[in-house]
Amino acid sequence: MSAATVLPVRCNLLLPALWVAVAAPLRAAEAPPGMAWVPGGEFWMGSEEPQFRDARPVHRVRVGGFWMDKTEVTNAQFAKFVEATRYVTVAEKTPKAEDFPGAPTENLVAGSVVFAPPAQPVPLDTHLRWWTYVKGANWRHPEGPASDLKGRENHPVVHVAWQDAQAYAKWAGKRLPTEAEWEFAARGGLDRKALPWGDELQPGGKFMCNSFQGHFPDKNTGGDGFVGAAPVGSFPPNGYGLSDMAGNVWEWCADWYRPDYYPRLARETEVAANPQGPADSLDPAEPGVAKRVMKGGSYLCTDQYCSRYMPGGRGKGEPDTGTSHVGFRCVSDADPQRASGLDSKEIQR
Ligand SMILES: [Ca+2]
Ligand SMILES: [Cu+2]
Repeated sequence: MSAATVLPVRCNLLLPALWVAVAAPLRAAEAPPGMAWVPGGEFWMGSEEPQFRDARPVHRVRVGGFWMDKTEVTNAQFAKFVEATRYVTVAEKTPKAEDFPGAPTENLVAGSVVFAPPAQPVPLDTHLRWWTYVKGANWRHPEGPASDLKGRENHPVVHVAWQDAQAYAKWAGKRLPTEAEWEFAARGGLDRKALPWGDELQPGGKFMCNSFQGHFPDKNTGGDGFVGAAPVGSFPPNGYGLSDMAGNVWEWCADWYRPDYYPRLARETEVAANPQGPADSLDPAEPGVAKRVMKGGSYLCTDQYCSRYMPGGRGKGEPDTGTSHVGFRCVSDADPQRASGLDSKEIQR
């Protein structure tokens, strides 16, 4: 057998190994500002947490490597985008009558949904008890026209709709993460742990994320140092160098939301390769209202009501609605050809 017949085979075998060996230092040197490399790989996605009925079954998923913003997009970063593009967010625009047939004209005012805690304990039967639509609330005025961003430049931008987040990502030359990428990244290299750092919410009594302490929703003691959102990176980063992958603010993902998506993937594939979410949305709680996935929970998460700060937890929201605890961060492909580690035929919708 000649060297010529052997070599191509050997090269094919060696190349991936070599690539891995040289890629790590190269990537570290070339890290885009503010981003961390998430190496990709296989993991168990989802959660057996009894209250997360839409996060079952835990199923096998593979994602390629990608860069991810180390923090949520801040007010200062979003301001740069708006300055450069004159972009106007959904919350700053007056809703059109044709989009809300039957709504009285006086209700068609620009604004957004703000957390407004009641003064005393309330039944946790409907979130309408602590959320209220505030005229003039938007990313520049998080609590309404009288509020501003002074001293909050480094806080995550909020009141951004999914389409606002998309517009920012496009401008930044990035994209929103898929739900699978987001969850892989949040787990920080750990296997099936409840939280990005392990299984305990407060290891050794230490606060590891910005969530809610006290009595929900009326009494927020801010035991972790923050009653509302915290400046990004206020808590230790996870194993991939990513901050606030639990708590602080919810983060939009690219995927449509359906509660039956995980069972379908588990049924159809042994290992779901780079899943992009279902082709359409269904929320049985609100049929007819298409929703996108959000992940990571927020400063309002507490085991008294919603503990979806866990990486396996799933959130959902109407793409044209932001609130005072929803933001986002972006990802980008290092080299779309190689970084994915997947054949294009493997990538499925
Ligand atoms: Ca807090
Ligand atoms: Cu929550």
